[in-house]
Amino acid sequence: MPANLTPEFIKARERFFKASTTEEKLSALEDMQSTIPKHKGTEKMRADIKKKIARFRDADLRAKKGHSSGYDHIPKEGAGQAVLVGPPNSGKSSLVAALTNAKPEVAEYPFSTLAPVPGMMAFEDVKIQLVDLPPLSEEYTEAWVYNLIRAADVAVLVLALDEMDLIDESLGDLRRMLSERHLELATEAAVGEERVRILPTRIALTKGDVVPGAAELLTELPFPGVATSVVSGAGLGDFRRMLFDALRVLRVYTKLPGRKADLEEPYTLPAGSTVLDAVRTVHREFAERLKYVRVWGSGRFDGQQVPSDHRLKDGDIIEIHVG
Ligand SMILES: Nc1nc2c(ncn2[C@@H]2O[C@H](COP(=O)(O)OP(=O)(O)OP(=O)(O)O)[C@@H](O)[C@H]2O)c(=O)[nH]1
Ligand SMILES: [Mg+2]
Repeated sequence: MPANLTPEFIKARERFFKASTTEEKLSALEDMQSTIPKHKGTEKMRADIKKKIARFRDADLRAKKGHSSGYDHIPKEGAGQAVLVGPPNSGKSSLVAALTNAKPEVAEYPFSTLAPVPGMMAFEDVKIQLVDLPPLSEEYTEAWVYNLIRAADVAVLVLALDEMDLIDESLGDLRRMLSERHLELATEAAVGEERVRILPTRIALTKGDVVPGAAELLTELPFPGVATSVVSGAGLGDFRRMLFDALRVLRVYTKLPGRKADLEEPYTLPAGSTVLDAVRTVHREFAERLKYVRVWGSGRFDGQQVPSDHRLKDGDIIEIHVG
């Protein structure tokens, strides 16, 4: 819908993007509010501006009270944490909205996300945490965004297929901005030099309903990726599995002697974990009192008694015997 924005409004919006302090942002937002044309086509934008004003007033108040207005930490939940990283308007919030219980703001104009929004995504019987982030841009991205990326287990680069020509360029820009903050992207986790964080990375191409037939493009990407659409739902299942695989975790189920296994809720452990690691996760004290463990799955036969350094596989069931 054409919004017929006035030059005054556009100028105020520019000021908003360029503002570096909460006060400047607030003042620009207030100017946006007073200059935006008031008709049906701007309804969503007006509601959004109103919401942002409320949020910045809140941040302003907190800052004046001496609290930080940054977001330096999102407590991890579930099997692992993935952050959504991308240029403005690429569909990050839409993915989080489609895949999790969270309700981040989705808007047709860029820079709609200002704060991180975590949500839990189900994959089979595990939950993976997705964190929606503001876009990365040379001028407007605050330091806390990079801190949250650094702390995540996996980065998902989110790029829109309707700007297909720009995918290479966007990838280059993202890698450069991250690299300037000592964040390097790789397919697998690795230990970097001092201060350098090497982040396991995946790619989500979005808006597949607008530009179908992206399969070929996927093979040319520097990291494993999937093509998605929140409109048709295409690729969302693949996205879930891709993240589970990227996290490199395994699921372990427990059973009590003589009973059926509890297949409801697995423990998730790093790939390569041993029986002893699993026992410690179940109950720290069990590790000291451990007599033996039987395994269903990766043992040579079901219920085999295995040594405590036996490496587990995804889906194993363990029966812990303590003295
Ligand atoms: N057709 C189509 N549109 C989409 C899809 N995903 C997102 N969009 C649209 O793209 C626009 C931007 O979506 P957002 O999810 O807000 O994008 P974002 O990356 O969070 O944007 P910022 O927070 O500003 O960086 C909205 O108008 C969405 O409706 C999709 O799969 N198909
Ligand atoms: Mg967003």
